Amino acid sequence: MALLKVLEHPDKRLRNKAVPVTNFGAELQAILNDMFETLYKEDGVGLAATQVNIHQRIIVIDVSDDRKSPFCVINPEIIAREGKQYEYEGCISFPGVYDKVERAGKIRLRAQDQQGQFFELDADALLATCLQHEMDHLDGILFVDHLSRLRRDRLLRKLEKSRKQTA
Ligand code: GNR
Ligand code: NI
Repeated sequence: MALLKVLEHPDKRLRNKAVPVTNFGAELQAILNDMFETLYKEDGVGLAATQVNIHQRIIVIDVSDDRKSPFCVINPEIIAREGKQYEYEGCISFPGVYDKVERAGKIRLRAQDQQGQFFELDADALLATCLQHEMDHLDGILFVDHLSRLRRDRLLRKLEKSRKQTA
């Protein structure tokens, strides 16, 4: 097991587009273990492989309060979306800053599990937000891309300011 380093804005590698996983062997299982360790250490609800400089379509999630319900989503596709929600989001790659993002309220996902088995998943509320946020990462899209220019500039200035204070 190893803790992975999380890329932070403005690292250009956060803009890479991840490729589908085709091999569900030992190497993937090792990546998943390391991603879960990193997710819990960073206290996140989700982590996309792109954030740890692994450009494959892999997401790990735990939205539970007791942090004991890990699952992974590999090669996900949204097959249905319904309604809208507008909720605060943060991102481990943008430490300490938050803003509201509009997302679909409910989604149905088709994905593969760690053995490569296909499954479908219905999600709403935080899980739906988180899955859409993580799937964006796999395409090099960041939550700030969904904000107005004004709100994005304000958030990025705040990020710079908080970095100078902790440097
Ligand atoms: O830990 C996280 N919390 C969060 C809260 C609201 C909406 C999305 C998220 S995802 C974020 C972890 C992260 O950056 N994943 O890419
Ligand atoms: Ni994120």
